[in-house]
Amino acid sequence: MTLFEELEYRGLVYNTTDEEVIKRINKGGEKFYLGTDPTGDSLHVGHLLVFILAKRLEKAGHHPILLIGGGTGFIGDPKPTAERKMLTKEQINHNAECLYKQVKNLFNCEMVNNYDWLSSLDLISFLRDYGKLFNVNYMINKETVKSRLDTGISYTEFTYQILQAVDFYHLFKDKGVTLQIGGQDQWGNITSGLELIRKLEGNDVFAGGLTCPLFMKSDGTKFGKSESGTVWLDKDKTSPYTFYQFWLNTPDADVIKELKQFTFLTKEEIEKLEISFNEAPHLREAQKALAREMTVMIHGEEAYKEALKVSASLFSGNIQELSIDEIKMGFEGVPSIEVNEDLGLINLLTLVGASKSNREARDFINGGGVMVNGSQVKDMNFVVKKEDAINQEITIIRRGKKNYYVIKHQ
Ligand code: 629
Repeated sequence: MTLFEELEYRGLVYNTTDEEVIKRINKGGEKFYLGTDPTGDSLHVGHLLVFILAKRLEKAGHHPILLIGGGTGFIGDPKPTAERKMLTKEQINHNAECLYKQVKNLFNCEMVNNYDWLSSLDLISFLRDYGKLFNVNYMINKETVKSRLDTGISYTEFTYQILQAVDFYHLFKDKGVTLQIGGQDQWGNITSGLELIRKLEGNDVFAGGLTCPLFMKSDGTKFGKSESGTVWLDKDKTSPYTFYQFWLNTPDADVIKELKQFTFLTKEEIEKLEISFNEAPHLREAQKALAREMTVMIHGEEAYKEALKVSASLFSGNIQELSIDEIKMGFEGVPSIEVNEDLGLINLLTLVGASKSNREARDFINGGGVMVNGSQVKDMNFVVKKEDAINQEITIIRRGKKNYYVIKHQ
């Protein structure tokens, strides 16, 4: 298999700008870039695919450059639905710094920030040197703009594609970057860059674009959300346990596709998992492998082992064997309340939403279905005390087999 065929097998190719891109990808030695704007202080799993594509290109002998959009972040890439909320300078700088560290850590590649050249571009030069080369008709026909013509788009967001084009041109001239990759939503911005490079450098130079699919779940719902919200790559925003669980819960219909797209398991390894998946789907070997590969990739081997341990303890109900940090991890996103006094269990069950009324709470206790920190409670007058709490910080209440609630003692 050529590299390009491998990328296609993996489901990592959505589109290429021309045949030459394929030839060059197969040959190796190209400098390419991908950009990300500092709209948040962490990447999330929805960003991941294009980074995986970058990693594959790098492994095959291409040279990646990661661009943080410290300049474009001030403008905002038009979303199909509505105008973006403008971030403050402080937010942008903070986010850019966080993303810089995170990406450096995860992918350890050469990095640039487009604030370095975009911020010194004065208005008159911008309009004369670049604006003049873009026909408004051409710009309006970009999907990102077209989809906003009814609801409206600001002049600011309309201009975004020129800024991303300037980046490509700048990196082409300055660093010899010939290829830009991105999700399929970046097609318009990437081709604007090619347009600019051709206008300024002529048709004989090579520059190209490669996009990968935007990840969608087979049931049409948005990928990258768990019950507790967006799945971030930052362990302080989404714990390794929640991250692990997110991949473990991949529906059968998506799991083989995701193994190909996201992991570095070989074709043979994936085929083996596919056989086990077809023969014994209830064992969830494919999901387990996906969750393992992804958790190790983003959080490392130790965090993966911890996520496994937390999963097993929660599954069996033996939370006694977990440390306070592991408990916090395991109960991220679970309904919780803060209390500043010791309260009766019946009262607490209702307060935290485990029962609809105190009467129902009594029935639950009577039926033997209520556990406090792993032990069954049958005493109606049981008081949940701070001094008995785990680390004197939290009490875990379980109702029935799977419903957990967290009491945080102040
Ligand atoms: C300047 C800015 C450039 C090149 C790219 C950019 C950022 C780009 C963008 N990307 C998305 C983002 O930042 O908005 N205009 O959130 C996001 N990207 C990863 C994938 C994407 C894309 O970071 O390309 O498709 C999502 O998976 O939406 O010179």
